[in-house]
Amino acid sequence: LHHPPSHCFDNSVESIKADLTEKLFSMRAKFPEVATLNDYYLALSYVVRDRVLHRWIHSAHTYFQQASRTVVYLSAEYLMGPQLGNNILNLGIRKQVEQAVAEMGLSLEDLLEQEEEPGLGNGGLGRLAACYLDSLATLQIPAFGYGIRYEFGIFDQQIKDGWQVEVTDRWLRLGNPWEVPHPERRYEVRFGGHTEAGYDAQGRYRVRWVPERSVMGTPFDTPVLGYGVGNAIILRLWQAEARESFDFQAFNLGNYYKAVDDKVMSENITKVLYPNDEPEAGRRLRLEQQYFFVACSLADMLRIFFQRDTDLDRLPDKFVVQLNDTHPAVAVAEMMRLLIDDNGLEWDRAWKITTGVFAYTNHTLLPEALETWNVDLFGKVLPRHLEIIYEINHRFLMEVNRFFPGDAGRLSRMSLFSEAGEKRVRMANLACVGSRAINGVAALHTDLLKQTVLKDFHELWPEKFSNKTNGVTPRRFMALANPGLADLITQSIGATWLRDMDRLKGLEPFARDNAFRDQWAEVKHQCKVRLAAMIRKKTGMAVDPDTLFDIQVKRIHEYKRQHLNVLNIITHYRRLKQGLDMDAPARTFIFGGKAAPGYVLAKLMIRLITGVADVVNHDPDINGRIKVVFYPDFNVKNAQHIYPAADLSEQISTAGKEASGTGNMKFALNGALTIGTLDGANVEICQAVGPENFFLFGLTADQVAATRQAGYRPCDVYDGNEELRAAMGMISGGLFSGGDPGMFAPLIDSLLNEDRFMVLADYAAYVQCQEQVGRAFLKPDHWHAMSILNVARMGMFSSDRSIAEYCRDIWHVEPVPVVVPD
Ligand code: DL6
Repeated sequence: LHHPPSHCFDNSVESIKADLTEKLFSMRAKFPEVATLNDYYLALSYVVRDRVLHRWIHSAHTYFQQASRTVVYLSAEYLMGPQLGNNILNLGIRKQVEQAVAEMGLSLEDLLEQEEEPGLGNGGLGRLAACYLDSLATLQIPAFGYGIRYEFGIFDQQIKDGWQVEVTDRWLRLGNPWEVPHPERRYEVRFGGHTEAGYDAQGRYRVRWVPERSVMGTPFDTPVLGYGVGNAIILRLWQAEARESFDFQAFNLGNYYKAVDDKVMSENITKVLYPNDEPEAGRRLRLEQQYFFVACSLADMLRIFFQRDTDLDRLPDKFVVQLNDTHPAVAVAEMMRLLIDDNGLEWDRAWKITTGVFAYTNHTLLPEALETWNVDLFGKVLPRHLEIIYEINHRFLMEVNRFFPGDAGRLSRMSLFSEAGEKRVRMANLACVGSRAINGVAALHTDLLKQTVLKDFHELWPEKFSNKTNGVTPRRFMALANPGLADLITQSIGATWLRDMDRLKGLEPFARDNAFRDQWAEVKHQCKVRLAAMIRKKTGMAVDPDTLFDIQVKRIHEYKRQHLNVLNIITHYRRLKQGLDMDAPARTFIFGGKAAPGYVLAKLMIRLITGVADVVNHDPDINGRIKVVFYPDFNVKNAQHIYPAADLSEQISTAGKEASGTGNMKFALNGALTIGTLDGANVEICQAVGPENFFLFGLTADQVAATRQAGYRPCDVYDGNEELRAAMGMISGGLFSGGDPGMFAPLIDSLLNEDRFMVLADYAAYVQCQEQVGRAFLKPDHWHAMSILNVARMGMFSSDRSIAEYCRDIWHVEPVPVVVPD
């Protein structure tokens, strides 16, 4: 074995300056006088990247030598956020870099602002994957993240005339210094065609897939550094490319356009991330995307396996593959195909290996978000896989029948195919059958999975189920996003908390310390000043950092109930107009989040927020006692400014609908108090911080179900509550739509007629709880003490804890420390 370079990087200020100038020449072909801020951003990124790659090379070498069990994380989405600041933090060179760029007449903050983030995910699920990579590296676990290199990630959101407008995200426009392409390591991925069955030379029955077309998958590697360790891991994203640039046969026949068409068709596969919550659009391409990245990733995993081993029975000893939701669930069929068709294994042996390798995380209980595929479409794209899934189903249902003889209802519920209406493949069922472990992402969510959508699977295999409550990385969401708070914590309890979040407990006694509370309050105030400046820059609006910052940022969705928040704002507004509630503290209500482009009601909710903002913000009677802001284009970069500035975190989903939530954790870790329902991880947060430090309201999941069961009639709630009627009347009367009474009619109708997410049922409790929040905010000493206790007790919501649990209970993997010469 050759050893990786053992030279060290000099991280002195002088050396960083020299490297920066050198990178400006060598990578940007610029001299300082003509270099733009973006050139400097790129040059600094290359300086940092060299140091990051140094760690990656040593990690790869160590992992290769030790060949210990490796985690493969399959996720169709990763929301990594900007890389430069995080890499500087994890390398521990922030002070030197700050000084080096300052001596060159630049500000690090300006350079960090240059970075376009790769928005390769929709929201919580993709950001969770990114937090988990951070923790895997920090906990020194050999791991690969595999996914898709979308050319266009989640759209950029603009607000025009109060409406969301989607703009394509061109994150690659100015270059991406963080990735290393490996065109020499491409894989072919096949699609369509048909299968042929026959017997091989040994007389064994074999099936051959004769595909119709194929594309190539090229990997782009982004290193992910651990914090305070030498370890780095790789996020490997696949990009689709045509096999050849041109179909030469078509070209020779003079059909130039057909040749170009084929190239475009191939490259389309990784062109765009599909927003979730969308109706059927683009289904075929989405299935192709899923299979494409799964096929490349499993082929790559087997390549790595075969470097050191030949016996496929040992695959589960060497790799565990985590399916992040059902998007990669076709991997179960692909693994069987690889083992049987490509490697000649018999079914039972292949099945034992497959079910020894996979584990599945479910992230949703919403029936409409559970993935299914039309069988005809599936068969056209993946004919061999469909056959394999039929066979898995046949054998599986025989097993079910052995355990529960003659239970036809159960067989039909557990089948990998739904037969009601058009026949469809159920991906969650496939993931369950093919995995040796199944988990939910918060205690309540896991319980509800066992009682509802996966009840039958839990009854069959209770031992497969466990809960793994989500977590978030304190590196990005505390140290990087809120250096003031991180420094204050470190001064008080030492620096170890960033790798061992249980240490935050040490802050508890400080909640009673007046001087400390003042410092705490000052840090929060500075964060609010900074956010106010960002709001001014983005929206032109002035907001007062001395007001209560009440923030709801997340995807816009009916179940997340931004409209419940709005109904309270309108109620509060009306009371102030009537001269009531005049002793309530002034509040700035801040919203942010994207609506899926095809989700009409969600887009209308944004329009309602901006409509209310227009009226309230300009009403002279209100005189700044309420301000409403819609912060456009909520993404990881903006989030890092927003979480630290919140006094109040809005976590108000209908109980039983939010699987976990992770924004709830990011807010609380930055000292915001939560107003929330007993939903998702709120339940555990409330328990951890103490209900006396949490503003709890609303129906529980059980009550939601019981209320529905009892024949919930939202119009009865409406009829019985004068303030609610008034607030809804102001909306439907056109006050917030420039006099147009029809604009919000669909929203009002859906609330009055069905109210699927029980907004009206929780309205009164929410308004009352918000009054309580207002009174508490008027006692700053007590408020800040609660804030300190929240942070002190949030240690368990570190993604390090979640990953440690996955390692212990599901993956059975051990840390592999990496020594890097420094
Ligand atoms: O587990 C990460 C995240 C949870 O925190 C959210 O509660 C949940 O809504 C989200 N789920 C999805 C599911 N998408 N699909 N399919 O994004 O996962």
